[in-house]
Amino acid sequence: MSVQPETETGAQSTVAGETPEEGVYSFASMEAKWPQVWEDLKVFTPVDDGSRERRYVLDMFPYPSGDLHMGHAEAFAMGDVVARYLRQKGFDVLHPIGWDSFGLPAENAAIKRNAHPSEWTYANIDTQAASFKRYAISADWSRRLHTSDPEYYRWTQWLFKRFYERGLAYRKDSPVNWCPKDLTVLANEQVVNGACERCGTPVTKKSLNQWYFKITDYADRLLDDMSELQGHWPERVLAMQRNWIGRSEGAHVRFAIEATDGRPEREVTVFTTRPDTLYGATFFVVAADAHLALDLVTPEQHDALMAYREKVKALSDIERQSTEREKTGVFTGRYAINPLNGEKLPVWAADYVLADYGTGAIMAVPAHDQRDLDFARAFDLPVRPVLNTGGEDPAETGIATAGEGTLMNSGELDGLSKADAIPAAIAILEKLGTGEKFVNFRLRDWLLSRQRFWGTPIPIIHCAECGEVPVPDDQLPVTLPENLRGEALSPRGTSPLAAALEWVNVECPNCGRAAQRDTDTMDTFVDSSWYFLRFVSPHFTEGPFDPAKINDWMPVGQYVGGVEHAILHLLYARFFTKVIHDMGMLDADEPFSALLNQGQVLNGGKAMSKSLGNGVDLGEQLDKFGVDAVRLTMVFASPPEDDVDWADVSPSGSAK
Ligand code: ANZ
Ligand code: ZN
Repeated sequence: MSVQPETETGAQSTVAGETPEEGVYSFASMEAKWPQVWEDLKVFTPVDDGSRERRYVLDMFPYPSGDLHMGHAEAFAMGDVVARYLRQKGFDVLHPIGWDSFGLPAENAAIKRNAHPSEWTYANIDTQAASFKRYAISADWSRRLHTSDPEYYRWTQWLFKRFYERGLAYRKDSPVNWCPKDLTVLANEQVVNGACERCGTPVTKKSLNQWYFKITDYADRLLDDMSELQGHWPERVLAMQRNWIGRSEGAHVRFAIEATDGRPEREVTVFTTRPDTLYGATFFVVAADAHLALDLVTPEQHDALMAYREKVKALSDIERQSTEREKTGVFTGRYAINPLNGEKLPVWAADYVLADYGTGAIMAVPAHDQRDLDFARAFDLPVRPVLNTGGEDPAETGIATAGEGTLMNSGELDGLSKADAIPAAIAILEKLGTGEKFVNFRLRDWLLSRQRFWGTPIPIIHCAECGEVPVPDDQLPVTLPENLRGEALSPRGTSPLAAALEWVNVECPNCGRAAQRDTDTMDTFVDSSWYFLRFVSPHFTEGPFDPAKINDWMPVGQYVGGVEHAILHLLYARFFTKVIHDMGMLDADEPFSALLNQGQVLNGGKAMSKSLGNGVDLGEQLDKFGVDAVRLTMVFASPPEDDVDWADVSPSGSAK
């Protein structure tokens, strides 16, 4: 994991190029003496015998890109303060260190240098480890782990298999975000303003067969259990998680779609948060890129729809949902029947309805929904207010009325308040058998497969006879081939592993016939979703962790890391913890009891970066002022959650 991705990396902190500033105490001799003493006395290794109460303090483990930078120095100083405080209070403290060492940068470096990704990765780990030692973090080095070691990813694969057996890992064909430059699938969060987070290329859609984790099965618990974290996690992180899970209460309503020549009658369900407005529906919209649009469209409208779908492909979800953009769409030639009043509503295909939210279809109520109103005005569709809010007519103002009010033009619902009309409408739908209450989540299943090399191979074999066959536990780990390097790793739309034929072609473990290994690797977020469990017994060979030890240490009492991990890493780690808890392997069902997001280290009001030329080299600071003065400055210059501006502080004061 990157602590502060925008911060300068690659600094040579282990090269002592600077001399101490004048007047600074002679720290060099102390820094040379003490680390050996600590190591000899094993002061940072917990005794782990139950004689003292245990506490687990964890810093988000680093990603090995270049050397440590000022961001690491800040984060790890904070973790050390907490660990030190608890040790002084007499606790037995677990404070481990390891590396999140799979990922794309190693692969890109390997292509450039005609090398194997492991070379770059482990060289960087060595550099960072030396710098951490120089920075004198109070870590238990005997528990060091790297997620790219086969001894680690063996258990990532083992866990994948357990998820698979529980129906929590599955494959499906789906349109995915695709970076045409990196030739790789991107998660929604890796698409920033419609462009690839890494290279800025506009993202397109592509249909691929992909592996998913069924995190949506845990949506309710991920949301509800945040009450335990309240007060111990930053409120803004909880808010971001709540938002990401996005619980929406409403109803499913089934509309009959009239038969036309050659197209039989069928039913389409919509998700609505406003069943009270059913009488105000004046048209119906399906996502243009959903298969449903193709199923519905009449032969006369087919070509127009196909042309429109081509245009939609190029747009990101954010562009599609923008209220600024002019509304576009195509009539499908079909009509939906409103289950409450029998009215015929034209069915349109448009891009402002998303294929993978709700059911991918909506009833449009232009009087009370702004996007529907914009669409109605663009295509001259009727607007019928059904809620008297005391405001002006939306058809005239162009502004939909969303507030409270009294129902009108709504048959049996007339006169009810909005709050009463919602359950009343649901009751009517239930009686008619055409709808019911429904809770929808924004959270989607976690797309975990990547068509890249440097990650944990998915332990599945594809057999023409038996289908998907998991690799037997006693044949784990499925290790990466060592002979692929340089150009052979270049992205090509399929995984580079597909080219390693002697690796791909195996016997089916089930029937013995010729079969093929799955050639995708796992998202690195899978690796980091359980590393905190491995730290408890990193050398255990009978399972991902020692069941006799795990409940002594878990949950982590204090987790420290950057707010850039507020959503995904933390959500995924919480999901893994809950599944492993449900497997009966772990008492805790939340991984991190308390969370601290340290601030950033800035320079002149801006994040340090190479392009701005405002980077501060950690090694130089250590040469000039010594480790203690730099660390003291880090924790002293501002409250831990706030940013530190290096232009306003100097370790000089701490050093003299
Ligand atoms: C009718 C209606 C009337 C709606 C009204 C809103 C206001 P949240 O709160 O985000 O869950 N919707 C449903 N599926 C959609 C999709 N795939 N793409 C775009 N919009 C979609 O929003 C739920 C509301 O967003 C739903 O309720 C639906 O519009 C729309 F006065 O139905 B509503
Ligand atoms: Zn077979």
